[in-house]
Amino acid sequence: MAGEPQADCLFCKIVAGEVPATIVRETATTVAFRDINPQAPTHVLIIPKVHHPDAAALAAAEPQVVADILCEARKVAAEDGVEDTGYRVVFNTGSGAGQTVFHAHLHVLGGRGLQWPPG
Ligand code: DGP
Repeated sequence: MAGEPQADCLFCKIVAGEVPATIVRETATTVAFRDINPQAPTHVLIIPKVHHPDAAALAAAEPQVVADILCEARKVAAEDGVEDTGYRVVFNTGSGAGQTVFHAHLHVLGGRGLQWPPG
């Protein structure tokens, strides 16, 4: 059922505490943790506690949680000291865009110069 935890989902397991992660923030609806393969000095993933495969599915089902994630991104950036220098937020959506984990997640990247357009 949409939103329910999926037994084979890595990020559902992080939400459940079954897979360890360096958690930096948690709210009633979200968890933020450091990416295992950081692409910048700040590289944090913010995920909904509910399971939806990507940002589009999450937005269709639970738009308030998308807003919660974006509000958390600002707090992560502020706590990591990158709010003033600039940071990037990215929802890779679909394998063609580089998505590899199919539980919606927002990347928060900062702490170095970021090029545009991204690769
Ligand atoms: P994406 O390619 O947009 O689906 O991003 C998935 C990210 O998840 C990728 O940057 C690496 C990260 N990742 C994968 N496995 C783990 C894990 O076990 N722990 C943590 N903290 N991050 C992970």
